[in-house]
Amino acid sequence: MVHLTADEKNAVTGLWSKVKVDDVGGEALGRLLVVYPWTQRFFDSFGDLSNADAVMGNAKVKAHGKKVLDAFAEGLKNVDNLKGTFAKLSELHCDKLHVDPENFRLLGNVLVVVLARHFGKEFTPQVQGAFQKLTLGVATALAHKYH
Ligand code: HEG
Repeated sequence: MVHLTADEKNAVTGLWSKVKVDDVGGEALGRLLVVYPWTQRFFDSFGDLSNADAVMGNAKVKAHGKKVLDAFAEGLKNVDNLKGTFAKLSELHCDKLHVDPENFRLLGNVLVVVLARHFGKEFTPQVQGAFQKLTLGVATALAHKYH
């Protein structure tokens, strides 16, 4: 169970209000697929993923990245009940999609890198710490229903 302090909750919601979900979601999923190429196996219907430029420019990657980040944002609204919030998605990723839950942690860390890139100095160690907790909490919640 992760627990975010009141300050950490303010840090994540404050930064998130400035996040452009379309840009950041597509970039995070795209970078996951480039940096950890084995994650591409889940997306064989997405078309050309043959090199980094193709991945980063792929419209399906962008659209799916936005979808993932919109779902991730639900976690921000429910920081104290991540397991409940992601229970259905956990079942889906386990039973239907067969995604190895290690990948949730990888995506969380890639998301932190992308936020650091977008926000520069504003992404202070305190803000990073709050986000690392949140992404770990979301990853743990998404893995919770695995069997
Ligand atoms: Mg997952 C579908 C959320 C990580 C692979 N993912 C989805 C959907 C959501 C979602 C909301 C659509 C569900 C639906 O259609 O009802 N994913 C989600 C979150 C996170 C995550 C919140 C982590 C923060 N997903 C993730 C990772 C992989 C993955 C790391 C693989 C490396 N997701 C995946 C695949 C699908 C979804 C293959 C189905 C895509 C499709 O064919 O439409």
